[in-house]
Amino acid sequence: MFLPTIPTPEEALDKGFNRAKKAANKARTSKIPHQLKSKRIEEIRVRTACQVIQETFKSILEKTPQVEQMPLFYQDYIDVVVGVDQLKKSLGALNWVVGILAKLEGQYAQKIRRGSPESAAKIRREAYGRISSVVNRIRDELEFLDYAKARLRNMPTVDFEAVTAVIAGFPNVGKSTLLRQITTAEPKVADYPFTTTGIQIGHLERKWQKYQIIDTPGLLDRPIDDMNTIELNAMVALEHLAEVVLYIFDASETSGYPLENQFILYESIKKIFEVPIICIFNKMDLVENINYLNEYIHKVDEPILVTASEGSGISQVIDKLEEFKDVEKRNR
Ligand SMILES: Nc1nc2c(ncn2[C@@H]2O[C@H](COP(=O)(O)OP(=O)(O)O)[C@@H](O)[C@H]2O)c(=O)[nH]1
Ligand SMILES: [Mg+2]
Repeated sequence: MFLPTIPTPEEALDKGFNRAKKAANKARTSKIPHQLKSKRIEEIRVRTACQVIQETFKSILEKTPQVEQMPLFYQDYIDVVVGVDQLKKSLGALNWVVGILAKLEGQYAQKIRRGSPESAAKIRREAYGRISSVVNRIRDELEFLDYAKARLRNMPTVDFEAVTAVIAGFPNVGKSTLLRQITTAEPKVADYPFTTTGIQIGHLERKWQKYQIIDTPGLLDRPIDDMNTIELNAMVALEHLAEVVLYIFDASETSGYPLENQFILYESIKKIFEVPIICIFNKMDLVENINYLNEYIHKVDEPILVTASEGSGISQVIDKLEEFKDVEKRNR
């Protein structure tokens, strides 16, 4: 998400006051009768300062995309990465300052006009004091927006035309290896600060249909009961996207997770996502006891046996994915 540059209170104020000074210098050289000049000049300074600072914040508000109008995945993504409420609250504070500055401008311009030429400079200084204190009051919000800008600089580019698959399975079962294998055609695998380790999106195109495959290291790789709130939210975000889940079993158990446990995680992922699951049994090259494995292979529909590290069985996975290209898109 693109967020415009966020100034510190000092930067916003300096810009406003400097521009006010320039405008005043220009007025000084104009042909206003002397007795009116000081009032005129101070009014110009107050008005310019208020307007320039208002403009600074208004332009940030205008350039910031409306979160509510984004696809649900992005809304959830932003919520997980920075917090939507906090973001809205901070933008609301900018809006508040814009309103206050408009009021101060009118109020102090009138005060200067009605006052004596001698009091004009004093009133202007009072106005500057008010302006400074108002802008300083949103210091935390500006700081937060600057942080949000950095955190949201790289948002995963989700392709809403593509068929979206999400990879799940215990650690070290071969998820990353499989992702790399499936998406070799276009190995655009990027990291984002979505989970502690980021998410990876691999892309692939087959017969004019695009597919994107999302790997979420550290997220869909252990019992749901162990997840914290952030992780659960991240999972909700994924639910908006996933049209199909690729669940990877380590058929060899060399990763250290018994098939029994892998099967329990499979069942819970199946419940949560409510989309078709493609079951992939990986590391077939290391399988020693085929009878034991068969028990689990028979428990799932249409298992695909692969050795991801060697690329064997990968084309079957892609063929299977292709069956989902006509699946009606979920509301996301
Ligand atoms: N022998 C063998 N090793 C594999 C296979 N697939 C992945 N690996 C290895 O298993 C380890 C974990 O793989 P990785 O893709 O990082 O698993 P992830 O944690 O699920 O992403 C790596 O050392 C891989 O090289 C396979 O089919 N056979
Ligand atoms: Mg991995």
